[in-house]
Amino acid sequence: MTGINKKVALITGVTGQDGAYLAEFLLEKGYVVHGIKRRTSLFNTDRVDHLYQDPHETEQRFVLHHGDMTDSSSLVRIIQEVQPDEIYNLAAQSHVAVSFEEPEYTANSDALGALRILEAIRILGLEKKTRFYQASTSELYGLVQEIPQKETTPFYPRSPYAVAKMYAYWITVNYREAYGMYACNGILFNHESPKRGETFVTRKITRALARIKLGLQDCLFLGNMDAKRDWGHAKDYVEMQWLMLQQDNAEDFVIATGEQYSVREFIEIAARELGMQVRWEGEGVDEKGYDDNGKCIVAVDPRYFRPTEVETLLGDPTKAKEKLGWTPRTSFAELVQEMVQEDLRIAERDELTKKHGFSAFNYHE
Ligand code: NDP
Ligand code: GDR
Repeated sequence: MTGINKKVALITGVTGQDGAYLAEFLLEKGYVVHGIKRRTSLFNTDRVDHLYQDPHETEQRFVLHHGDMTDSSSLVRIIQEVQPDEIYNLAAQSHVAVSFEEPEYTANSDALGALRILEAIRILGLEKKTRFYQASTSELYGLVQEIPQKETTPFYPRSPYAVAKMYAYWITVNYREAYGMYACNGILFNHESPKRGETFVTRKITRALARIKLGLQDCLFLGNMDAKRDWGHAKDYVEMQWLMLQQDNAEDFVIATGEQYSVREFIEIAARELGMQVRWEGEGVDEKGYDDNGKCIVAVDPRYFRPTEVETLLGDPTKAKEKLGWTPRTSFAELVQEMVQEDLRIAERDELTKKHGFSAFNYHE
């Protein structure tokens, strides 16, 4: 393993959507990239398998370590071993609905996890060497106090996830001010891609509609279709994470597109991409979406309603535009198209698998 003259980055959450795109991006920039993965009973490295390098290679530039955000001993050990120039703290229990079911674990990994990394940097005497990026979120705005939301908009978190992320946000600011560390928050609005987890609403929609199109699934069950989000492409957003760590001074930035669509609009655009039109009937929990043949393909399941909902988010990325040169490269239409086409490809593979007598995975969440 060589790190001589090369910048060294450590990514927590490297097996997640953003971790995978960021690892690719940093490797292309010539970094040595270390990632933390947690121990699971099945492989969890699908998103980074294409980056895998045999540990026996001498010039290894992509290295995975076992660790966990809830385990300081592993974090201190890895940071000491890696001596990173940059740490990207992307690991989190990142599902808002799940945070209502696992609030304590969410606080442990998402709030205290950030503290553990910052403390490790300090205890190891790396506060002048190691720059720190915290994956903050538009969920901090929750019950919105201003439209659109920018860096100065007051926070009003609406879930255990958002409250945990609020702690992480402020502890990052505090360590910057208290110890002069280069530590910053990227307040990122929703960003999606074909690598998005299947239980987030965009991927759930593109995956289900592709399967419905091929007859592998009957209906897509959703919660609040009135919710509005500012959706961008993850690949564009990870570049901003890196740029935030390349400035003269550490600052916090909103990254967003400045455009907003509802969940219902997302469904309509994704369906159109598959040559389907959705006709809506009914209201509230009785609302249903029908295809051209009058078959019900979308229905509401109140199980997916959240105890407290974030109804609308719209970002104002002016500061990032001015200071980081931010412009989203991918339009909303292109994002939906890319996700639908990739899920159609996967559904076609599943169709083939089924035809040969193997059962196609059909888990709904
Ligand atoms: P994902 O859910 O796709 O990835 C989360 C990553 O964290 C996975 O690698 C996961 O591991 C890992 N992880 C979870 N818990 C632990 C733990 N206890 N110890 C170690 N690793 C853990 O999230 P995204 O890539 O979408 O998001 C990245 C970060 O950005 C998250 O912190 C998220 O909260 C935040 N964020 C995301 C936005 C988005 O729209 N995507 C917007 C704003 C903020 P495994 O693969 O094993 O599950
Ligand atoms: P979000 O994303 O909560 O914004 O958090 P998600 O895609 O889960 O929900 C977006 C909106 O869609 C509504 N919705 C549903 N959501 C899911 N998951 N499943 C459904 O069936 C469904 N039906 C309607 C939700 O109620 C919500 O209003 C994401 C995560 O990546 C966070 O980690 C990140 O911080 C924020 O984005 C910014």
